[in-house]
Amino acid sequence: MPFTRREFTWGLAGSCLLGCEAAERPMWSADTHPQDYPTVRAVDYMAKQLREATDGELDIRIYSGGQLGSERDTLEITMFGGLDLNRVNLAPLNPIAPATLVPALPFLFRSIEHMRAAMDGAPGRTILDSLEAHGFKGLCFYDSGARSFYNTKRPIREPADMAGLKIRVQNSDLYVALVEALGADATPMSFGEVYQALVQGVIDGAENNWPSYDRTRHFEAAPYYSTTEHVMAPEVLLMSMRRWRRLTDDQQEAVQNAARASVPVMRELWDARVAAARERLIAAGITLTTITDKSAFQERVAPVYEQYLNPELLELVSYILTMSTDTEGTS
Ligand code: GTR
Repeated sequence: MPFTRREFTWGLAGSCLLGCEAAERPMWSADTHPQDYPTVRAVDYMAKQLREATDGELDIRIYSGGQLGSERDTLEITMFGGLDLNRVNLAPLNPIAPATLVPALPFLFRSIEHMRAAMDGAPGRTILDSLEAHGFKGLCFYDSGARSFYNTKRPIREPADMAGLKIRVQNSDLYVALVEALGADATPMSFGEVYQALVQGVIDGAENNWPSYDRTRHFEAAPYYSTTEHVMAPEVLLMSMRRWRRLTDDQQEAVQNAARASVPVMRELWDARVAAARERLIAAGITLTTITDKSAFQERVAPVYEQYLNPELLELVSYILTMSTDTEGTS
């Protein structure tokens, strides 16, 4: 780690006071995941594309592994221009930009293909565009698979099995409401604190996709994984509007193209990572409960739609729900 977070923040403030507009450094990009994770590798690919397209004029330096803090913290830094790029999940954006609530809704997408079609299409565009008002240029969405519950106590087969469990959620009221609608107690907490909290029994469980459940080793402490697949919210790559506005039109186009080109690369890496993680975890001896009929979960969480969305966002929801996609399956 080249510097501490404190040095980073002060260095940042200092360099801006001295006029950070003058000499442009490489764009700094944050990610909570380590270097080999598909989101980080995708931004790395984007960096390569960008260097090539601009003859090295634009470049990206990635700070992976949560070096710069939690997603909530890095979002604030990005908003104020201290970070240029940030790859985050949609959940920490929920309290900032209401349109990001839509893809984070439980059981919105029928399949990964449905999610990809919606995010590649008009709904995705609307959501990315809505971020500008909050200081972010939304560049692209990356996959995050489907999130399922896991815990230290027992298999979850139906909502009643969740009663009384303390479940960690991301910092979003929508997730708190979702978990509480299922009869569990929600504890918002940043990602980096979850492992310790599981081990110490501060929480009984959490929810995430296969690659994150694997990568964080949460499975060691919480081996009961039940495929509720309740949320398929994608990840998003953001640029600080402050940096975006300093780019020329050509540079903006190069950034946007490089981000777009990284999406299929990410998806390929992602699909392989999901399959590998699942296989590895089953071999490691987790107790996997496959839930084929999710309707009982779906009914319990349905009220959060009306609770969290205004009429305009509900319209976006019905657009997504009625979209048809060519090839559908789940992954
Ligand atoms: C992961 C996601 C992270 C973070 C994490 C969490 O799936 O990739 O960006 O949101 O979940 O649960 O905090």
